[in-house]
Amino acid sequence: MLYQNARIENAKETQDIRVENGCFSEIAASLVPREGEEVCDLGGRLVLPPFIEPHIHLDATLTAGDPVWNMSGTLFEGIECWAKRKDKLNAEDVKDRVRRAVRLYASNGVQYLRTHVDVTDPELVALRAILEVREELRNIADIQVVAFPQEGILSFPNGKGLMEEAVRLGVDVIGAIPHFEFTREYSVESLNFACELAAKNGLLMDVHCDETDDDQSRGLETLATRALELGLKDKVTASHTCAMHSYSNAYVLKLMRLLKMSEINFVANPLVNTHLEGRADTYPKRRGVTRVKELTEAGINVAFGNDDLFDPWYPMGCGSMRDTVYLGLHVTQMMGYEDILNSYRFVTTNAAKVLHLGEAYGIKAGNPASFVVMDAKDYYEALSYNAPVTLSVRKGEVIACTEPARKQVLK
Ligand code: 17E
Ligand code: FE2
Repeated sequence: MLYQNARIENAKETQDIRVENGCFSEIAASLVPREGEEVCDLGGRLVLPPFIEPHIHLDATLTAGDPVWNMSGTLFEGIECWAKRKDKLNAEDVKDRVRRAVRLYASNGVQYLRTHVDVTDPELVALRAILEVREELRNIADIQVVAFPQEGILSFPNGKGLMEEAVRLGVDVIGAIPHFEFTREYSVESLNFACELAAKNGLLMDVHCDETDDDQSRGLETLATRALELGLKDKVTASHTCAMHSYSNAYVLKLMRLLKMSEINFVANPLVNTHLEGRADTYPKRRGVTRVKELTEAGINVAFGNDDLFDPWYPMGCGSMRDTVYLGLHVTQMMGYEDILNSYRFVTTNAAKVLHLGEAYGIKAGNPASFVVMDAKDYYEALSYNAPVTLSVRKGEVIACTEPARKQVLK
């Protein structure tokens, strides 16, 4: 198969892409079609590596309002609403919602997801169901599973035991939630426990870290220190880190050295944290999004996630990575020309580092032929005009396509 006139990652010149046996075999200007080879002219459209959702809660997806709506819009009421929904979980309910959500993502060019799954459930109903359904969905997406202790590791009965059981069941990533633990001591102990569990089992880590406007929430320094000392380094991701929005500049100045040394990754969730944070403020209201611009300028890897798709924490979402990038650039004031042009990296290459996808991710000869085509000439235009993903190709196979809408002004 030969894809002609692809504008790979905003390149000035177009190239042709040859796909054989599910892999990229040649990428060059003007490849000559072979006898009998199928040809698809991309007409100079933008071609990117597949989109990645680095932070989502698939166990809770598509449950907003069931059984109750989150009226205050706080993280904590979201956790209460979810605790009520958790009582009604069964395997088929979880699988049905995950299938629908992952198919929505697939329609928008997302081929990789990292999902947090709440393991503060003595039966681990959602975890067992998601580990099963991810096998069924392998032809459209790779799904990494995080053992996420929503109600705490130290602050929930048998929290440590449930984390260990989740490891036995086959999770890929260890989570934690230090800002939700009852005390600062529990918070530190939960991180020590989680980091050691990850190190012992050779797993990645992704912590819901300081998702609060409380500038005294300091889970991040503990996490980065353990990442450094245990040699976990870039296997570790700090998600949310909203408190960093509220830290004093003097403290951040000191913290940055450790963050750089630790090599940990960050995931910001701009849609959800602008919605959930600042709820105890009158005016001015904080936005609660971590310091993406400063982290990026310091050479630290940051990705953007959606966090939610129509669940107790966030009542919207359509399974696309576009809106989180769009809002993320606004709220972090990263709206320079190059910032906008390259912002696809927050949900592609940067997110690939979070997931540790390694060399097999990306558009180059020898790699699995996975890519998306957008109806735009570059990502600036794609983002600005909300261009659709017209093709999503996975290991050489087209798994989703969209016809761009034809709009006409009649006068
Ligand atoms: N749970 C949590 O602690 N924080 C969030 N943002 C979501 C779930 C979505
Ligand atoms: Fe989250």
